[in-house]
Amino acid sequence: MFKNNYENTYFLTSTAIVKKQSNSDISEVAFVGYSNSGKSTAINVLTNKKKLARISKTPGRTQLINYFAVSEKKYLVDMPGYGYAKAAKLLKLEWEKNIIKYFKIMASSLKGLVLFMDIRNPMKKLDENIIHFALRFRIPLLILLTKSDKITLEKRRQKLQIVTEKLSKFSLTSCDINLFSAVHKTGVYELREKLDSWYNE
Ligand SMILES: Nc1nc2c(ncn2[C@@H]2O[C@H](COP(=O)(O)OP(=O)(O)O)[C@@H](O)[C@H]2O)c(=O)[nH]1
Ligand SMILES: [Mg+2]
Repeated sequence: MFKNNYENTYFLTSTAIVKKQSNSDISEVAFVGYSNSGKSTAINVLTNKKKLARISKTPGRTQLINYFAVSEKKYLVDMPGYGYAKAAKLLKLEWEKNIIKYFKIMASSLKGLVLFMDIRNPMKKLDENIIHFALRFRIPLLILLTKSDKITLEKRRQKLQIVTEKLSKFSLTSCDINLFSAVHKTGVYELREKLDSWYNE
């Protein structure tokens, strides 16, 4: 029987500063992507809690790192969205410094990275940077092409093909690319399966 291990997820804390977990048994999975790519929505769908992660209609509002606990030692980390057009330059720099710091500090507890890309506009510059980081720090990566309900089946296939081709120029040993839709609940089961496998490694 299918069991959702994520329904007991609770909000832990928000922080602007990356801290190293004092408890080394903690496993973390981070959600990253442009502002408005659907990270918060995915957290809500994953956990079956409509308001767990605040869904912002104004892109770029989340500038803090949000920690959720799936269970006592399994954390889900919602990284601040990047590339918000209206964000001040300084804020963007701050963000870049933060994420690099995060990767360096967390490399040991970080079990996986989920990269969110709006299917209508995937593989933008900062997405590619994240892929480079994942490679450099050897962090397993899952790519979600979000809001797949917004385009036709034919277009979905095209986009999937384009992203697969672009990814082939990175020397990733394994990286799943899945369609995701919070509206159609596409890819939710697969996301849970992937998180399970990372957390239980
Ligand atoms: N149609 C559709 N809209 C979505 C989906 N996921 C997110 N959205 C919408 O996209 C906007 C941004 O989502 P949000 O989760 O706040 O993105 P975040 O900035 O990455 O956390 C919101 O208005 C959501 O309702 C999806 O799968 N389908
Ligand atoms: Mg968000």
